[in-house]
This record gives sequence, structure tokens and C-alpha cells, in this order.
Amino acid sequence: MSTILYYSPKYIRPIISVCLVQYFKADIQIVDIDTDMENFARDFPLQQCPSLINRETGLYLTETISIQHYLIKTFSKYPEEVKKLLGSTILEEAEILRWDALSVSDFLNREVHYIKPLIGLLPYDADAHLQAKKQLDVVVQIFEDHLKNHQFLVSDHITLADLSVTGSFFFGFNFAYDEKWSQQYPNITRWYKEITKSPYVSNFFNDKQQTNTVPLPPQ
Ligand SMILES: N[C@@H](CCC(=O)N[C@@H](CS)C(=O)NCC(=O)O)C(=O)O
Repeated sequence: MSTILYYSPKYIRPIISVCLVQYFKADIQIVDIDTDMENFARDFPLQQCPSLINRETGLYLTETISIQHYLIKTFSKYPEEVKKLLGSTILEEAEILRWDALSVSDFLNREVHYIKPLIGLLPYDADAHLQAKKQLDVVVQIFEDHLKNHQFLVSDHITLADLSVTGSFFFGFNFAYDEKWSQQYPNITRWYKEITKSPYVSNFFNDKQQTNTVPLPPQ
């Protein structure tokens, strides 16, 4: 029985894990949770993805960061590539984990609380929405300031930090971050365009466009 990576095309956190499976040509079945809900829900009570399982060998992982590390360390054929993606010093490793954790927790959560009410996926409340925007802006500015002086988030090449944060920025660039937004955040935009072309993730991003409309709050 093969290893299964559960994902959903509706969700953001699995994007990079799916890209890594495809990039490494790993012997892993990528399964949409909606096509296997009974087994998924039985084995993963939280019903969140990405989730990784091999029901024969007992391999069982949840949590995006854990799954990304497992995929890179198991399926890259090149020790040098593993070091490049995950860091080659203790400090680099810690910095990559820092950005990755920020990406799948506070950053994505804030982005979701700002964008989902605009696209009808969460109820809209004007005060809560203004607050969500302020909170999102704080994190976005952290990325913008860092990328003003750095080509990549950590070190002088692409690491897992860049891939993971790019996955989370996709939600924004897909739904709300238009050209005007890019003028305010030119360094994030320059970096995002570069990372989305990287062979690690280009399969996913090559047919994706930056939005040219910003959804308006419901009246
Ligand atoms: N702590 C988990 C969170 C995973 C998560 O919330 N994934 C979302 C998709 S982006 C999900 O499955 N949401 C469905 C739900 O919570 O019901 C991780 O970092 O992987």
C-alpha cells in the first residue's frame, strides 16, 4: 500500500508539500480529501491537511512543517540540496523554521481573516475586518522590510522558508494583492515573482496570475 499525502485544492498549507512530492518525483499518492473522506476522517480526527500516511508501514504525520522536512530529507537525492533547503548551520536552520512557522501560523491566519470575509468565506463585520487588516499589515511589513535588504529570506539562495512563505502569499496574490498593493510592497512582489518561477514550485505557479481586482466589502 502506498504512502498518501492528503491535500485539498481549496487549501493553502498543503501547496508546498504537494510541490515537493512532484519535484522529487516521490512515490507518494496525492489524494484530494474530498475523494477519500471516510478514510481521511477516520485516521485524522483534526481533518486538516496536509496529512501524510502509509497505512501499511505506520508512517503517520500531520503538521505542514513536519511533513515538508520529512519529504525533503527522504526524497532529495543530494545531501547538498537538503542543506540548501533546510539550512547548513544551526542558525540557518533556526531562521528557516522561524519563517516557515510564521508562514503557516500567524501570517496565514491573519491573511485568511482579512481575505475570507471579502470573498464570502467568512462573515463580514466592518470593525473586525479593519482590525484584521491592521494585524495583517504588521506581518506583511516584516516581510517587506526583510526583503528590502535580502534577495531571499535566509542565506543567498532559495530555502524552504522562501517556498513556504510563497505558498502562504499565494492566497493574497490570488485574491487581494493587486498591482496597487505591489507598488506598496515592491520587495515582496519582486521576491514572490522570483520564487514562484523556481523549479521546486513552478508546476503549481506557472498558470497562476496576480489578481487585478480587489474584492470590495459586502454592502
Ligand atoms: N497546524 C496545522 C494546521 C493545518 C490546517 O489548518 N490546514 C487547513 C488547510 S490550509 C485545514 O485543513 N483546514 C480545515 C479545518 O481546519 O477544518 C499545520 O500547520 O499543518
